[in-house]
Amino acid sequence: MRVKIINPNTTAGMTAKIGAAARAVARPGTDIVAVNPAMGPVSIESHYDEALAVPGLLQEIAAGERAGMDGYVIACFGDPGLLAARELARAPVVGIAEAAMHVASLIGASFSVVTTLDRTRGQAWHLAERYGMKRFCANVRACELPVLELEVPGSNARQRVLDECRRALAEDGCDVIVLGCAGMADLCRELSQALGVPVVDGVAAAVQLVESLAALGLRTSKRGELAAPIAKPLRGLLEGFTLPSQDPLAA
Ligand code: 2AL
Repeated sequence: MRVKIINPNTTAGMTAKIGAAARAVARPGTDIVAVNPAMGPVSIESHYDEALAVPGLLQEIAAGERAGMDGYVIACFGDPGLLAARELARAPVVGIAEAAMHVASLIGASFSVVTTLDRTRGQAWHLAERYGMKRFCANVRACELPVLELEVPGSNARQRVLDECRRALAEDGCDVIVLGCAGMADLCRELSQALGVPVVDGVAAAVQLVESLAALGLRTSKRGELAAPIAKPLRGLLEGFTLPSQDPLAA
């Protein structure tokens, strides 16, 4: 099967890292196609960034549907554009925050999210609430680390993430750590070894959930809320996003 992993920010080095993390857990027969949009912010760490990352992400979903992908992962912890992506796709679409939180809830009594900047904590809490995961979420902690700092070789990003995970275990009473950024995917194994508790990387969790859904023959429901969007004119810079007047999902 072919699974498309979309890093919704435009930093190609981060996309390569996310693709490697996805390939490391994918089933032998799975082809991982890791991409990032051509337009949009270089990192996503505000609601503004998130909103402006979504058009490019949706273009990648539309292109994926034309290419017949079997599933999609939205590889940013804010799960930007998740429901809009599901409207555009028949194949299953999974966000890394929803994947990580659900998986964490299956292996511990509570988890703490360790994320990048303090200002992104609100979105993580919002998602926990939306997904019904708030009762498992002991805390959302930030390392006060800009996303792209995770891409700088030799930076102290790893140490700062590790230190914050240790504080989470000491102070929150949690028994699982959820990594709050796709750019932390490469840290998962060593953090888990250092901490002695399960550490959940949403990229890996989402890849395996999408593979499972596809293998079960389950696709996004097109009845009701997640049906194809109603075609209508879009004006100005978004003119190119106008959907065809017939069902864009009709084969
Ligand atoms: C992220 C992420 O996963 N990718 C990105 O650009 N920003 N998440 C975050 N909490 O900062």
